[in-house]
Amino acid sequence: MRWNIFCQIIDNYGDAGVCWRLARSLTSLHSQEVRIFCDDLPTLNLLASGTDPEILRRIDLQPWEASYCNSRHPVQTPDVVIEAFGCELPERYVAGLLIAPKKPIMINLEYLSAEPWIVDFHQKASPQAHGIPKYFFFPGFQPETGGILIDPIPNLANIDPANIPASLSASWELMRSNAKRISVFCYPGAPLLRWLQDLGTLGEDIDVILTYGQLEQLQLSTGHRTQALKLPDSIQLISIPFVSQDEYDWTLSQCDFNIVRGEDSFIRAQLAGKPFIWHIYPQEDRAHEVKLAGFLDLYLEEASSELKHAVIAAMTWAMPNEWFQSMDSWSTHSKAWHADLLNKQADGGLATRLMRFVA
Ligand code: TRH
Repeated sequence: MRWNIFCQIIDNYGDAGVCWRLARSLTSLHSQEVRIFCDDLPTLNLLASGTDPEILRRIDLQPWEASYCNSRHPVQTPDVVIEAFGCELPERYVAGLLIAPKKPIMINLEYLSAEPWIVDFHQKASPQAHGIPKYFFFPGFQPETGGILIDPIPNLANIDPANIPASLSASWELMRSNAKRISVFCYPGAPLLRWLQDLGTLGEDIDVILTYGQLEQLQLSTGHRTQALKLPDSIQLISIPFVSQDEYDWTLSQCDFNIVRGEDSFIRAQLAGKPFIWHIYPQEDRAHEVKLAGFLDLYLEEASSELKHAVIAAMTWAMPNEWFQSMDSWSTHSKAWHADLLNKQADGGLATRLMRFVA
């Protein structure tokens, strides 16, 4: 079938990251034809840049306005229209659909949430004045939701630490063989400098991989750009460039602990099978705290009360000295969660459930 995905980028990379990952799944795993209309092509192109040219070839990236300037090239009528994260479709595009011989199905693809209430809205009709059928589709962890966008599933057994991606080889040279590794991808609001200083008092050598833009974020947080970041010798900061989604997955799998954020890296950290802090996208009305609690209810369902306290402390930015002693039991727990997640998504997760629903 022919899919049109509309991607409106609010900020950061996740809107583009999720749309790109979905397009990859639909084309490479489900042989669909996908066109993405995006209002910030440079960000989407950044996400797409490292992708296998074979996959890149099969996904048509278009600027937002190309969806209704059919004077130049008539937009072929799609079978499915995805409004990613509830974005508004261009009116002239919808008008074009109304005069098409065959009406598409519209899907409002929501943000991922672990909250129980999404089950009641998932796959529900969302009647529109224009009469084209439209449905809610809620990604989620529970069985009766849209599932998780899990592709490509990193096969942890054969992720070879020796075949370092070219874009990371210079950074990987700096790693100390005996040091623990932590990757960092969080929002400016995190108390990261204090967190790293506290980490440095644990008496362990730790190499901290700062993903694209994180070092600048850290320097800004000190307020004095020129002041060198005062950290204990046990902490080594290693900055890496923006790498492809698959190379980022590789980085997550090579670390002992990952700090992730938003929606997509949040899932990738779980698929890496390692302990992680989820720095959830902060919202004014503190709705993010409800979202985090919803996830931790699921994530910690089987955990001991000691591990529960340690993980909740870590996820709410308590200093490492308060919870680092639980790292071993957290590592075991994260492997069990990884297996459980893949088991629950054994049907292929979000992309497969979308295909089934549309069919
Ligand atoms: O960038 P994010 O903070 O995006 C967020 C979320 O999408 C959130 O839901 C949304 O409300 C907010 O934006 C506006 O975090 P996220 O979701 O992890 O997306 C990052 C994407 O970038 C993800 O696909 C991983 C990818 N990535 C790379 O491909 N290479 C890299 O080097 C890094 C650091 C990330």
